[in-house]
Amino acid sequence: MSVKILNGESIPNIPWQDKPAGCNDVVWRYDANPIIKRDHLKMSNSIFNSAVVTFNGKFAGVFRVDDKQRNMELHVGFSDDAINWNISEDRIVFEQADKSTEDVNSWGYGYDPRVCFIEDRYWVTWCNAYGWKPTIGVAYTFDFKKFYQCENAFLPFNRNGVLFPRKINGKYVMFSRPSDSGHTPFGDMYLSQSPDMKYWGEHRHVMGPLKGWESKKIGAGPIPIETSEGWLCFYHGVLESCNGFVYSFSACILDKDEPWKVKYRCAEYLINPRELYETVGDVQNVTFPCATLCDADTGRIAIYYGCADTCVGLAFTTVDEVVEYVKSHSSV
Ligand code: BMA
Repeated sequence: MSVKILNGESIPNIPWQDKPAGCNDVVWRYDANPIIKRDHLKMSNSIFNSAVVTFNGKFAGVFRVDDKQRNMELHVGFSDDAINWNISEDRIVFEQADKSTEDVNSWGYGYDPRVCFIEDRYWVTWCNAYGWKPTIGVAYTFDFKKFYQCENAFLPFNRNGVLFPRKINGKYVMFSRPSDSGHTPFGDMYLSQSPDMKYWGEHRHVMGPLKGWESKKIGAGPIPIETSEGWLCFYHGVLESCNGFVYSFSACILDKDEPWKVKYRCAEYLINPRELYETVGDVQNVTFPCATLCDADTGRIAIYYGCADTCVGLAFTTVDEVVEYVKSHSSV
C-alpha cells in the first residue's frame, strides 16, 4: 500500500470481492447485492441506511428498520461474516445515561444511524426526534445489548451526525448537516467539537455543494478513515432532477489536524443509482452510505449503503485506489 491507514484495525474476515474483469470503476458493487432485503424481518417494510462495525472479532450493527406502520426504528444486529445478518425483530430501547434526560429523550423515531468506536465504547449517532423535530441523537454501548442515551448533540433541525473515530486536538469531532423540517432543499457539511460528547461548539464549515451530482445538498456518510493523506470521508450528494432527488456518493480528504480544511474532493460521484435495487424502491434513485469496514493490513474497504430507501447494498474499493482517484480528480 502506498497510502498508510493510521490507527486502523486488522480485519482478516472483512467481506471482499475482487474488482470484476473489465470494470473501470473505483468502487464496485458486491455481485449478490442487496445483502439485506426489505423483508429480512417479519415486521419490516424496509431496512436500509445502516451502520456496521467490528465487534469481538466478528461484526455488529445498528440498522434502520422501518416497520409496516412506517415507524422509523433502530434495531441491533450481529454477523460472523458482515454479509449475513441476524437482526433483532425489536427496536433498541435506550436506557438513559443520566436521569436528567428522561423527559427529553422520550422515543419518537430514529433513522440513519452511524456507529463509531472511540477509546472504550461504541457511540451511536442518528437522526432523532426531539418533539418530532429531527436532530442528532447520541448514545453509547459496550456490548450492543444495553444502549445508554445521552443529550442530543444539537438543536433541531439537523441530520447526518457522524463522529470522527478519535479526539482531534483533545476534542471529540462530529459532522452534521443543519437542515429543515421537510426534505431540505439545501445542505452543507459542518463539523463541531466537544470536550465531553455533551457540549458541542467551535463549529466549522467544511464544504457545500459544488458539482452537478451534488448540487442540491451534501451530507456526511460513514465514519472517516484516517490515512497518511488525511481523513478519507465518503459522503452523499443530491441532485434535484425533474423526477425528484437523486442520491449519489463520493469521497473527499480532509486535513488530519484541522479537518474542516478540504485537501482533495472528488469532482465525480463514485457510485450513483443505476442498479434496479438502487433505482426502484420506496424512494427511487438513492445510494446512501452510512458505514465502512477498512482492513489496515490490506487497505480493503467495504462500504455499506442504503439503496432506494428499501434495502442494504455492499460495495468495495481499496484505500490506495480511492485516494489516488480522489486526488487526481479533485476540485476543491
Ligand atoms: C434523506 C433521509 C434519508 C433518505 C433520503 C432519501 O432526507 O431521510 O434517510 O435515505 O432522504 O429519501
